[in-house]
Amino acid sequence: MNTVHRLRPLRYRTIFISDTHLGFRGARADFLLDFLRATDCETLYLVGDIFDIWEMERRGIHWPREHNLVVKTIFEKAANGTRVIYVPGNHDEAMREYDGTVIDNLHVHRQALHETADGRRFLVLHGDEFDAVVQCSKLVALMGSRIYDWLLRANYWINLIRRRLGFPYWSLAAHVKHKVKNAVSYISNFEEAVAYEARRQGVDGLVCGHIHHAEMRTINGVLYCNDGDWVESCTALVEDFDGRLELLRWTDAEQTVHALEPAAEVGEQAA
Ligand SMILES: [Mn+2]
Repeated sequence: MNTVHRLRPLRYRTIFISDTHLGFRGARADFLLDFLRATDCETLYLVGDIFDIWEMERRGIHWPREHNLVVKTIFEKAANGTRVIYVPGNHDEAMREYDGTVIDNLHVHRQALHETADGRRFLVLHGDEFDAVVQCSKLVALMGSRIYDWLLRANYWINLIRRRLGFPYWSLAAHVKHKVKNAVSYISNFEEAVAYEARRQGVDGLVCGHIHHAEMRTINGVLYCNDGDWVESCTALVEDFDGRLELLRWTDAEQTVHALEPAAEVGEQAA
């Protein structure tokens, strides 16, 4: 790995990463470790699927040195003053039992609310809570918000029952990959479901992960941000000290801007 030794880390107000899938053979812990070492922030959000507990349950423990170093680096950041907010996903669902736990600078939350430097409010959640909504997107389109509400609540129970019956969690991310033909509509259905929820909660935007598809765009007046993943795309969402958001791609030990925040829509005012 060709780590670039920088004189000073790149400083951000906030960094959001998700879907690092530590414990899974496909995780790009090398690029992630380089990214974490090269950057510094006041608040670090871990937006779910940080650990791949399922994969380890299925295939046994896979815990190479680099995966361990990622965890160590995150703890070191917390010890040095970075506030770390961990929002578990579906692959590290067991951690959801620690909702509300605070250990020094480490907070575990089922979902979080982030306020940017320019005062905008963003809901932060992993995104698997929308799987049932997306899977039944035709029904949602047909029957509207009542079925949407019902599916949002049912998602938890559907998967609890599936697990009891020995079925794996129904994963949208995996589903998207296997249905390449329909991937585009699945991704856009997911993005719309998430944006709908953000709008309903009266926030300015939302940060999520889960579908391994980094994106930042305005949907119906709310800013949808997906911080991507560290299995394929190696992307992170960062906020600078003025509250400006940017998506970074971090491979080959160099960052490139993946997407800039879209300009505010004319006539759209922050709620
Ligand atoms: Mn997920």
